[in-house]
Amino acid sequence: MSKLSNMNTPVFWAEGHPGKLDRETWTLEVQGACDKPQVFSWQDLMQMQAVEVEGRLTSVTRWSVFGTWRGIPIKEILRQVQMHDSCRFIRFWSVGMVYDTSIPLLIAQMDKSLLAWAFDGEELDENYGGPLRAFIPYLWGYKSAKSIVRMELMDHYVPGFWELRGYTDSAEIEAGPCRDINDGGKLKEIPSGEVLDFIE
Ligand SMILES: Nc1nc2c(c(=O)[nH]1)N[C@H]1C(S)=C(S)[C@@H](COP(=O)(O)O)O[C@H]1N2
Ligand SMILES: [Mo]
Repeated sequence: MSKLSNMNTPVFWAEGHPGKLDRETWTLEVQGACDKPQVFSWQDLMQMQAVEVEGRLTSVTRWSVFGTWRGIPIKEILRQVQMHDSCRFIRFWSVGMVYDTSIPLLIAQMDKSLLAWAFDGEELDENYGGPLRAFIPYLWGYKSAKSIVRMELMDHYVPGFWELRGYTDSAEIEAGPCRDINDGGKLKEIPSGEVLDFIE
């Protein structure tokens, strides 16, 4: 049992749970507006400089979980593939290629936007988006696509799985009551924007 599951963090797989996923043979394809499109193997990713950031995953369904996320800054991947100036949005695809979502480049380049594989020192399992997920604490959780297999550098925006079903394209976090997963799901108030803390 992981810390995320011990805290009863909801497990969302709108397209259906993918089942067991193999870390060692995982690949991430990065393509689109860049000079050096590339397929990163798990070993390639593990050789890159990882960082740890403290942050919250905050769902539009009004819960938020805080912890230390470990992974590779997305901006580092963009540097490696030699992004073109025309790139404006980054599109993530989850395993199975049914779930996708896109975020503005400027958000993808922020310090805490990661391709993450661990939470509080534990590798993410399939429930929580292992082997590798987007972690975008600045926007509603539906932008943090789980178990990602492809990243596309785009010169235009395309609405993704949830955006086509009514969630906003911008996914700006809005103030209001929210369940604090780290505190047993207690209802607290969040401010708008990146959720750093609750308003007590
Ligand atoms: N592939 C995939 N990624 C996804 C989702 C999903 O249904 N499928 N749900 C999103 C939503 S709405 C949220 S809030 C978070 C939840 O992450 P968790 O299931 O790890 O708690 O994952 C996001 N990434
Ligand atoms: Mo969500």
